[in-house]
Amino acid sequence: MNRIGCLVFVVMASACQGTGSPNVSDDATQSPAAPRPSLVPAIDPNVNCSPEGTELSISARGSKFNTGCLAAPADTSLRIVFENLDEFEHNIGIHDEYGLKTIFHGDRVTGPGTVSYELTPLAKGKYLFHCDVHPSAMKGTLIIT
Ligand SMILES: [Cu+2]
Repeated sequence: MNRIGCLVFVVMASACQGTGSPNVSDDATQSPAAPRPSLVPAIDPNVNCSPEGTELSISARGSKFNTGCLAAPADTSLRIVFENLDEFEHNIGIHDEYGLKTIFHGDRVTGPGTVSYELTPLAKGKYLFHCDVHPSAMKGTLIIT
């Protein structure tokens, strides 16, 4: 038994050595434990709009925003005036472009009604905004320049 086990070990060890090192390297990068560089942005990279100043307006009707793009200058306080024209809850939440980190969480408003959100200065970049109640149907890109 020991002799057979030893032979099996030798054969397996040889097989391992027989595989090329590039394949071993590929396997290592596909390890689920390794940090993945292939995060997919939650925003549409083709969306673009120009800064509208430090006070932005957006509305919701029929569970849709009236725009998929907002833009504002970086490093200054911002205000978002959000008008909910629906008779149920919406809000605006701002997240990093991957939708992983919440940067601002606006109070929900049951419409019809308007709220004014005060934002602390944001760094230059692209952000995801969406309604936290309906994140897949109501979303857009916030461009800070
Ligand atoms: Cu909503």
